[in-house]
Amino acid sequence: MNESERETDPQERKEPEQPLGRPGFAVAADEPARRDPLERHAAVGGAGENGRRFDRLTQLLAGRLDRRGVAGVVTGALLTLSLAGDASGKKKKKNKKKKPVGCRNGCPPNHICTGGRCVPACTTGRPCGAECCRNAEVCLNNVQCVVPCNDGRLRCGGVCCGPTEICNAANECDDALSDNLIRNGDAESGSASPNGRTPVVIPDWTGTTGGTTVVAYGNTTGGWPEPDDPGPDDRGVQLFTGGNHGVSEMTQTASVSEFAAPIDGGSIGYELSGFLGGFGGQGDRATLTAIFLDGDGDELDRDSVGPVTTADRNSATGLLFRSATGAVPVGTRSIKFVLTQTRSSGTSNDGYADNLSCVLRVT
Ligand SMILES: [Ca+2]
Ligand SMILES: [Ca+2]
Repeated sequence: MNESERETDPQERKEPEQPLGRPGFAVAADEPARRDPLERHAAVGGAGENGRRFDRLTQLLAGRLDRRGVAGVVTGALLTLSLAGDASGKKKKKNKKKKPVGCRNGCPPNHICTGGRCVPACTTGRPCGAECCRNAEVCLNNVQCVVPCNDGRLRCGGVCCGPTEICNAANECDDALSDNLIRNGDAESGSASPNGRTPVVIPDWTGTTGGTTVVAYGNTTGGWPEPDDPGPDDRGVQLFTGGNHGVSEMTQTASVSEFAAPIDGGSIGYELSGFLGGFGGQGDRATLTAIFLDGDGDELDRDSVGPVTTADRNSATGLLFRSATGAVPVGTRSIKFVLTQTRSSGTSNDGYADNLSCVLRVT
């Protein structure tokens, strides 16, 4: 089937647009007023006017039931309930404050519980993993005390790291602060749509309009990027396409709170990149956007790569590499990634994308 046939496929259907975001949680407006009457009664106990009413009720019931010869049983039962309430109250008072989660099983010898975890009881210096760092030392990756190099650079694995490098978990100097923050950016997780138009479950991505889908390179329904068309060398076997919506979109959010300290120090940059493209002479296109959010989820800044235009591709089907770099805004705690695919011609949205990536680096 060629592209013109695919674009007029009678089986093509348009999925209803769906709202973005996740459903909210309804909260009853009268929730604070909905108190259990029994709970309120128990709360006042036997004191005051309510308590006197309770006593009179006990006496009244006892008097009436005396005539039936079972007063002692009822009075005893009420007294038992009253005492149970008192016992419950006393029991609550005896409850001790729970220990922090990290210290519930106690701490090893020469350790103290602070900040919810056991740390060495350092007489000098400061805790660092299982060690106590001396004044001249710095705490490396929160696990190891090391002496910085003479010029202040970081000592890592017996060498001094470069000015823009960090010491990674393997104890090697590395200029990359993070791995790719975009999960399943290569469209390889999950199955491909059989025809490149029907929606499929796309792991790690949410907020889809139902339009974005996955197709295999060289899909035999025709008109799709081939394994040897322009695109990433390590393209795998699948790529994202836009289904049959005019505008298709999907999102995912990555936390970067573990890098809060260097980000707030203003020394962290990002590299946003991806292979983006389209079909032949059609103007269908894709854009990848990174939205930097603070701890409250408010936007601090955004950047994007793409689209790759028809002219960029010389009207040839394929995907081209695009990247953008910049400084991660101070205060960033998460980054929301949005892939937007826009149809220009035909019924298939041929906004293609693969190998989407965002890494943070020391600048
Ligand atoms: Ca791929
Ligand atoms: Ca198209």
